[in-house]
Amino acid sequence: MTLQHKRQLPFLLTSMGATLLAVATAMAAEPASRPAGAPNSAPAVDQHGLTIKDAYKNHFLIGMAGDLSGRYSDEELGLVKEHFDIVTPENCMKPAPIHPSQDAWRFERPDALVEWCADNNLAIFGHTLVWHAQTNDWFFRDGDKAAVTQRMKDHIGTLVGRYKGKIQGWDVVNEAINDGGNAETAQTENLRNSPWLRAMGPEFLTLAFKFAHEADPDAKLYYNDYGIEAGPKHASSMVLLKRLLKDGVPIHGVGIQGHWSTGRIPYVALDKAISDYASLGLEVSITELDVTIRGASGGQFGRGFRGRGFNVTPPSSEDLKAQADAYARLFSIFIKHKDVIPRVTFWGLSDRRTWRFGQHPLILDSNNQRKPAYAAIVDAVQQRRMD
Ligand code: 9MR
Repeated sequence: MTLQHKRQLPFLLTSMGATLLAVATAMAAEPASRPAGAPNSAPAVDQHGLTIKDAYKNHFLIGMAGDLSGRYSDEELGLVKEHFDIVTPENCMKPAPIHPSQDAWRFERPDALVEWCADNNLAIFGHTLVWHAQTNDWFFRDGDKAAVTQRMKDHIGTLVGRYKGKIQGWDVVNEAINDGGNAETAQTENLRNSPWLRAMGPEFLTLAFKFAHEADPDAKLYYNDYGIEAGPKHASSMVLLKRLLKDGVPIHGVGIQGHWSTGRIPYVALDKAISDYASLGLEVSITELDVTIRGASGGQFGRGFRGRGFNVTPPSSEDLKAQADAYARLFSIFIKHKDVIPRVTFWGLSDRRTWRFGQHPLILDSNNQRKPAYAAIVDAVQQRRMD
């Protein structure tokens, strides 16, 4: 998946939010006997068995992403409480929404999320402090290295300081490594040519972690990225992390995002990558898990959308089965590494509440019903106990 594709879909989705709502309402209005968008032949799934968070309570936390609670229905909020332990704010704590200009902060939605999670006994993992996307230009405008560093320090100090003790940890730096790569770049950090790199050099990572640690010494601090489990990008991530650790940077974990597609998951590399990071003394979380159905694109806008309205292609029962098998295989890897994995977070709530809408990537369907993938993940841990 190219970065451009990864960015296009969400923005188009945002601009079509009203239409999505209309579709969602129409879906919700259909009879409950067969979930809207589900095929007639979909395998039956027990909707009342053990929940995923209970099944994994001795292994790791199960998380979801969303900007709770304002635009979620009571039914959806009930699902969050029923199935998940921990919430990642999907957008509302990112630099652009929360700190649109130097003197303006927008704390209403993040404060509401923190309050709702506290009231409902859900933990929170913060996302994200330093990123090349969703970050307004004021951070960099007319600033030399010292000025940009001070802006970063103020941003991180204010945000992390405000929620000190209320947020378990932070994705401090997000997606700093270039996509692709080759044998040559694999020997290097291969850092993305971002405004942070241009203004501050490679030290921008060092300082971001330092500022976050100063603001909340108890927070778990993560480097978070996609595609770092395999190939030259994995090698570059190891070069980068070794440098940070050698320099005494307060970094505690690596976030493997996990935006995958059924049939294209690098299982063997993933297994090894978790061991590689653990060998550096770091914990590993799966921070943004979603697995699109077989044949769906890697997150691009297009497939499943037709003309001016939405015409989402329903998954076949074979698609759902293949997705379930993929999720089960992934969770068997996570179970194997449970000693170094504190958390597995899904990026969204349901196939209706996902940036990959139309590609059926999550474990609850667009009608909030458990999918075969849900049952397969619960089975994976129960099977393990019987072995
Ligand atoms: O899911 C998020 C979507 O709503 C936003 O529009 C988008 C903006 O780039 O960011 C999405 O979340 C991204 C996350 O913050 C970082 N990793 C990739 C995620 C999917 O694009």
